[in-house]
Formats: sequence, structure tokens, C-alpha cells
Amino acid sequence: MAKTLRKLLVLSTPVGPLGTGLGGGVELTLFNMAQVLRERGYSLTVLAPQGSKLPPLEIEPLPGAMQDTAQSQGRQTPVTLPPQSVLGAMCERARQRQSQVDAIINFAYDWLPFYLTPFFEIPIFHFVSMGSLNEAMDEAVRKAVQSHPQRVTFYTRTQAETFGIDNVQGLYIPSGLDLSLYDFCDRPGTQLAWVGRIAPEKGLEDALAAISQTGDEMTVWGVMQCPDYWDEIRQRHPHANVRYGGFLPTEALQKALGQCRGLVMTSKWVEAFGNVAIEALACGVPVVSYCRGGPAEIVRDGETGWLVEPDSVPALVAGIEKLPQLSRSACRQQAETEYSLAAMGDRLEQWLSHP
Ligand code: HBI
Repeated sequence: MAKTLRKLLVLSTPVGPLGTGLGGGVELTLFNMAQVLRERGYSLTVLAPQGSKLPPLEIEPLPGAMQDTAQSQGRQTPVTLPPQSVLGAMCERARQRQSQVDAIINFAYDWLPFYLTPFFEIPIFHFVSMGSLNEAMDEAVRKAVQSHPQRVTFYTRTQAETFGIDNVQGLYIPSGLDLSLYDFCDRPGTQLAWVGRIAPEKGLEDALAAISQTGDEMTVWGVMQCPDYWDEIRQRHPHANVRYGGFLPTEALQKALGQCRGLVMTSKWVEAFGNVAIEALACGVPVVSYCRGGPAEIVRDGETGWLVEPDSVPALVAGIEKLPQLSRSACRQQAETEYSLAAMGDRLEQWLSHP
């Protein structure tokens, strides 16, 4: 019987402190993974940039300069490490702590932890949080899959395929949710929602273009990562009836999101997963999304949402106008069937059982 790995050291994303939203989807994935594995007898310690707080996560904060976000780099951009790098500090701390734990789970979408994997005495499992963005990183991911295919996982098959990897033993780990935190709302108001980091790769301008045509009111929730971009697209779409609702923690977000008649998703890149899609479904909110990346694997077209031609505003408009055809209880039902914490916990344990 393979040694069960009970004591885990987790490397968080080094682009921002946990709990600020700058860590994107990894924040929710990490939070839920910690909760479900702790319930199953695992102990987790998370190495993360100082300033991180995400109770009840046990976090060891590390000082240092944040890593540039991979999505702001080009495909040929060389690997970079700033002076006093927090990523370097996290890897050094992991090296010091490796004798006290059974395995490391790496969430950093960065070359260094992949490169260092064979230098460690204990297994490093890699959870790849985004699709292919950069040649040097692609090499590192493919190399890790070649040497230990069962120690690398992705949210979705679509995401793995962007690396030219078509089967990592078929094990993908879609995010799960603590569904008790999400209330089903079957009597929504009239407005639409858009949720996510406000940054160019998320394509918010297309949602503004669409509501300029449908006349819908829309609220945007998420961390204001690129204020200039927000200002610029508002000027480009002066008739869009949109307001910024701020970055809300889960409890407040699900309460506000549940009141919406639909969630609009407009990612310009191959979204690895799309946590906001399953959060919306959990509240009974159907999703209109470009048929691209993770949301294309999550949304059941015509049943819990509409998957439309990518980058087509007219297609987005048509999807928004067809929202009333969808059943909100079917949305909640799909979240319960496919995206519960238990389902995520089972997949995580299956993944970790291959040291
Ligand atoms: N960029 N370099 C780098 N490293 C990360 O870990 C990283 C990132 N960009 C975005 C990101 N992580 C998170 O938002 C993930 O949840 C996607």
C-alpha cells in the first residue's frame, strides 16, 4: 500500500497575498482544498506572501517581492525572478521544511518550483492553475508531466490540451464549493452579473457592448486589478448601464450574485476553470459564456446556461435574451451533482494517492 501522504506543505501563488483576490481562482481552490482535506485527516500548511490571511487556513507568511503575473508576459518572455523574490523564499522554506512533511502541493504557476522538483527528496504535486501562456513555462509543465504524469493535474481537459498534453492519466480536478455557503435564489431581480478580476484577459468590454444593446443593468464584482482598463472600456461604452460592486468575500458575493438573472462570462483567454461559473450555478444563476476554456466544460448549453461563439457580441446578446428559457433549479442541481466539496475531496485524495 503506497504511503499515505497526510502532512502537506502547500506553495501558494506568489503574485499576491491570499485573501486579496489578486490570487484569483487559486484562492478559492486552495481554501476549499484545505477545508475538505482537513476534514479527512490531512494537515496542511500554506506558504504564501506576507499579508496573506484566509482563515482558517494555516499560513506561514514569507516576505519578498511578488512575481509578475504570467498572463501579463508574452509567450517568449524569459523566466524572471525579482530581487528578494517571495517565490524564492517560498521554495527555500519548502526545502527547509521538506523533512517534516510527506509531500508538497505547488499552486504557483511559475517555472522555479517545477524546475526544482527533482532536487527535493519528497514528492511535489503540481496543480496547474492556468492554460498555456509562455514557452519556458510550457516546457517546465510538459517535463513534469513526462517524469511524473500522475503528480501534475489541471482543472479541466481543455486547459491541459493548451499545453499539448491530452491525457494526464485523465485526472482533472474541477473546483468544488462548500454549497452550504451558497443560497439558492429562485426569485431574482432583473440585473445581470459579471464577476472576476477586472483585467484585459477577462474581456469585460464585450459584456459592456452587449448590455449597451440589450439595455440591461449589470453589476461587476471582483478585484480592480487594472483601473485604467476599467476607465477606458467605460469611456468606450458610455451607454452601458453598469456599476462596480467591489471585491466581495464569498458570503456577500453569493448573496448579491443570487439576486441576478444571469452571469455573463467573456474570457478572452482559455480560462482554466471558471470558479465564478460554479458559484453562479450554486445560487441558481444561469451562465451566458463564450464557448471557450473551463466554462465550456462547466455550462450545460441550453440547460444551465448558453455557450456562445467566442468574441461575438451579437452571440452574447442572443444568449442574454434567451436567459428566461433556463431553469434556475437545474443550475443549483448541477452544482450539487458535480461541484460539491465531497466530489472535489474524492478527486484530491485520488490524486494524492499516487506518490
Ligand atoms: N502568474 N507568475 C504567476 N504565477 C502565479 O501563480 C499566478 C499568475 N497569474 C495568475 C495567478 N497565479 C492566479 O490568479 C491563478 O488563480 C490563476
